[in-house]
Amino acid sequence: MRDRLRMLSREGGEAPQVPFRSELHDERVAALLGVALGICFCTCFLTGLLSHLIQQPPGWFHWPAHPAWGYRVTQGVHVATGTAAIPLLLAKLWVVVPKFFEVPPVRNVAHAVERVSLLPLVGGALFMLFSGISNLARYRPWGFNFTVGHYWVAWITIGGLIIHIGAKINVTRRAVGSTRWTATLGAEGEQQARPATATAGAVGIEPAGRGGLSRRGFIGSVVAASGVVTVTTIGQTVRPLGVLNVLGPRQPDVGPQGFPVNKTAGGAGVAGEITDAKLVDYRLTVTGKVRHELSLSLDDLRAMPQHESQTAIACVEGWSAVARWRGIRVADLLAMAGATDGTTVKVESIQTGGIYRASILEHGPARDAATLLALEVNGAPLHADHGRPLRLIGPNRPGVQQTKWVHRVIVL
Ligand SMILES: Nc1nc2c(c(=O)[nH]1)N[C@H]1C(S)=C(S)[C@@H](COP(=O)(O)O)O[C@H]1N2
Ligand SMILES: [Mo]
Repeated sequence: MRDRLRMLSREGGEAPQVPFRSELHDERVAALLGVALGICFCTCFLTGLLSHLIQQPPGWFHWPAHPAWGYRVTQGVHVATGTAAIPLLLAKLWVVVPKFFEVPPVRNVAHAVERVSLLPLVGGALFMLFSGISNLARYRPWGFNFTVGHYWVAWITIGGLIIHIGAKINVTRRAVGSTRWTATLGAEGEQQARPATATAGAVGIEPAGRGGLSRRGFIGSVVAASGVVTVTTIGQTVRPLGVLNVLGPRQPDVGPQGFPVNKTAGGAGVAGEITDAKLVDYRLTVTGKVRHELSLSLDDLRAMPQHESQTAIACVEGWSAVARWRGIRVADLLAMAGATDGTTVKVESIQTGGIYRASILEHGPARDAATLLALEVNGAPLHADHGRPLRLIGPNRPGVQQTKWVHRVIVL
């Protein structure tokens, strides 16, 4: 036992004094879980950063309209890797718990820095994963803006992760590269010599110490748990896995007109503005840097050339659904208004409040043939909750930018 604990803290310190009896508190188990977590976290961070850049683009950043599936895939990967990381993180924390009781707690400056960096790393990681899951379950008991909190804590967490990787890279290399488990098998040193059983390549022959789970069995279970939570949520965006989607809050084919609704007309406070009676007076206006301002009724819009596109709504919350849209091209509207080349366009909703009441179309996407102001979806006029009478739908855009209940286009 003492040997095992000494192994776990063998970067030079004393063995911890609190007895942790399970052989799973093992340096190599910790290292393997660490590598898996590192891959999940870095992928999740990069895809999250991309999503942030798309939604709040700095001047140098331009997100194209193609490939049409781009955002759907990157955001699906973001939510999937975040979900997969949860069992890995909990297991890793449990495995390394003896390290938190190490004596002395601090050995030197480098060690102190490494230990202090655990606070943003562990705290940040727990915050990121649980706020993310809670947000996509639409349970938001906190008092801060999710997007802002999730974004800034991501940087703090990644900072902690970089320091942690720097501090642990050698230990991890050694532990992962070795074919043996680091800590000795068995209880209290009684089974020091057990040559064949500790070979990583030999599957299934490792005995479980004290009748508990073996290290290999433990890693297998954690990876399986991680796989199960991922497979049972990813069906909200990967159609063939839809039947397995028991944990994901959305089914891609359930909702009015065959796909989910994010914000309903009632929830957005526009239900009273899009009744049949009100729509008689509906006008889509095109203003701003144009040669001719336009004011078009629904009949005017229906008289324009109609185009179709198969485009996905890809929500930041990790669900996505493809639908068949029909309506007018934004490009046609801009040409009709005589908008100068190189301009950016703002598309505004009837909705008066809310952060998603308007969205920006940069020059390229605004002129893309698949960027539509849709009047119909899946063969029928838009349902009130899908943006009746007119909504923006463009390829490779986050759901938040597919503005519903559109009534004004401003050329900037
Ligand atoms: N005006 C307006 N448009 C909006 C929203 C909104 O809150 N207000 N929500 C957006 C979000 S987050 C998504 S995912 C899509 C979902 O479209 P759907 O409800 O038709 O599926 O609409 C987008 N368009
Ligand atoms: Mo969304």
